[in-house]
Amino acid sequence: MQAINKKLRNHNTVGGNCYPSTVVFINHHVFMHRKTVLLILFVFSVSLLPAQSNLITNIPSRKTIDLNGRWQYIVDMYETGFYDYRYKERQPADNDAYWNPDTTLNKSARKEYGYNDKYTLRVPGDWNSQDPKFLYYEGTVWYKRSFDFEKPKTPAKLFLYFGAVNYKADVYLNGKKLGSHKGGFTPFNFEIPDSVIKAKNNFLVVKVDNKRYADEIPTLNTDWWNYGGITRDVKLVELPAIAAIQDYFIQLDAANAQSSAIKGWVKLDNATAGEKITIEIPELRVKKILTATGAITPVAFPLPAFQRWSTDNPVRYTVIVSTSADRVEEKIGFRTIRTNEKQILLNGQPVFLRGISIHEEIPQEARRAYSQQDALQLLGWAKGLGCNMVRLAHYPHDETMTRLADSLGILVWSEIPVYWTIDFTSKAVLQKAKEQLDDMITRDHNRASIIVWSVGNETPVSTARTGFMKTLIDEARAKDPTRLVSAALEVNYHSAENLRSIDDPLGEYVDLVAFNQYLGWYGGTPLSCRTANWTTKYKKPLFISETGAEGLGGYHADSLTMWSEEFQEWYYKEQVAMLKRMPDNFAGISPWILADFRSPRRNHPVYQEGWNNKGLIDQQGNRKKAFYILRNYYAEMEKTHH
Ligand code: GCB
Repeated sequence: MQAINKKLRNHNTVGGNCYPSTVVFINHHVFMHRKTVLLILFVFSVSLLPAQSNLITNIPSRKTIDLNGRWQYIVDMYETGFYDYRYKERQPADNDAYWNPDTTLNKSARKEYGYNDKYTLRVPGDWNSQDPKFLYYEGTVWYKRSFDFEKPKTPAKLFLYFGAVNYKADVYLNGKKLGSHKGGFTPFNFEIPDSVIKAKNNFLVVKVDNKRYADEIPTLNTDWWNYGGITRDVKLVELPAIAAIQDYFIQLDAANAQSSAIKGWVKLDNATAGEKITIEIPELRVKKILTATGAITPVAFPLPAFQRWSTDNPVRYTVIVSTSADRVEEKIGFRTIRTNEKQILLNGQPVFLRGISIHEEIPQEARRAYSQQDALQLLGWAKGLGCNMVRLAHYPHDETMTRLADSLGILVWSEIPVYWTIDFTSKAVLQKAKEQLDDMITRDHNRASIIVWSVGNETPVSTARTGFMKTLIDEARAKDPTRLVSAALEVNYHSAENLRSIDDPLGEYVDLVAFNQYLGWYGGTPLSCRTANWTTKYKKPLFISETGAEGLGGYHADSLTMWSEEFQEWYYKEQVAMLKRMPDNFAGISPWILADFRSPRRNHPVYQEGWNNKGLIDQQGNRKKAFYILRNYYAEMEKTHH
């Protein structure tokens, strides 16, 4: 299975089918100017580095067929569809394997499984919230749906695209395995061979397994519910057979804060030498025609006068990229994001991040969020709190969130689930983390809202861990030199005088020194905030990526009574008073958390019952008292830090 997986991953990368045309192109130049060739080779090899992913981006602008809806399913705790009774992996040739087309109508065949309309699940959607029997389920579920397909008249390549499947997906079409993918929060696509797809009754099966393992990302232990299923959109995506635009990076050059030049690249699939790429920004009367330099073509041109994207004025321009055979467009905002020793600078201007952390969950329905409407609810709540920033914890959220953040002018911290006790000594685990990081960046690298790529959360300091995290930081920078890189760190030291310092060695490598603190919840009382002082040896902006306390919605008592809304309110009051005394490199905060969320670790029989209740909004969607404390602080900060 792994061999297939590896092959598929390589298949559409630059080492695969894009490469030959490049070689032809370079050879062609060898006869012309040696210097040009060397230059091209250099540019080419540099630009090759960041492009590991085979992802097709900007799906909303593609020719697609929606495969969402109701899928039939089989729950398979023992993975009987995958292993025989000797626990050997079944092969597609096995007649009774679950992924084979359900055509055995032969009455004499003994078959102990079947897809049936009696058992259906909504896609996209987690399974846990769709039927009470799934509430705590972690394991395998087989999903199946049929579809018809009219073959396009012009030659095309067809892909099956998944927004996300948690955690492992094995995908079969008409009895043929298309591939497998691990990672619950990032998109992936498999090419469908022409010989496999049919006009009628295509039989599509996805085996989804969300069991947790020590050597996966996240690992066995987290503080959120491990929702299983095909949690995001499924689509058929059609790309032209030649000169398809697979991906592109069209961003302001990060060289200086007031930059007004575009610097990026366009990645083509199967382009021939001399292919023309056109980039248009009609509102700015920009039209650039480039000649493809192999799979990846660098893009660089100055922009005429334009408005910069910002939180007050989230202006976006329609950008159209086209080739002889393909055309995609989307709205892109242009802005710079940088830091100096003390501040975060958006378009060169200091910005204080009035943030909130968010899990991808709709509390009132105890389910994963996935739709535009869900994103509107969550980001609408954040706006109601007075936020200009959200930390999308602890994994990449659905693309609707980052696209909506672009249009609302909300800054975003986006993170991979390198959380707590990942196996930092394993190269294989590092590779998995890199793939998730690459795919997160690839999907969203044109989003103006995203200002921080976070490589993890509360990872325990050790030499192996710091090496692991540094590799991820380097990778993020190589893939995207325009954004900040950070990670939520822990505070490991405080003196007798209540001086707390962030001295994690990773601080040296991040752009933003971010840390989580729960002063007055985990240890001490909120009174400790009165004497606490914060410092870091790094000359960088300081960001509090978490702080919070539980308060059960609707439970009222005096402020000293833990778990009450009043306690949580008091906690926030003391925190806010402390924030007002932070050192001058304090650049923002994203408290924990916007809304209550399900967590298997939270088992107090009265105050938790399987929920982490640190939300400022409760399980029913009501604001708690603490919501207003933070909102007032943010209103003040908005006035004074503008
Ligand atoms: C943390 C974690 C977050 C937890 C939170 C808590 O530090 O980063 O995932 O949910 O604390 O509630 O304890």
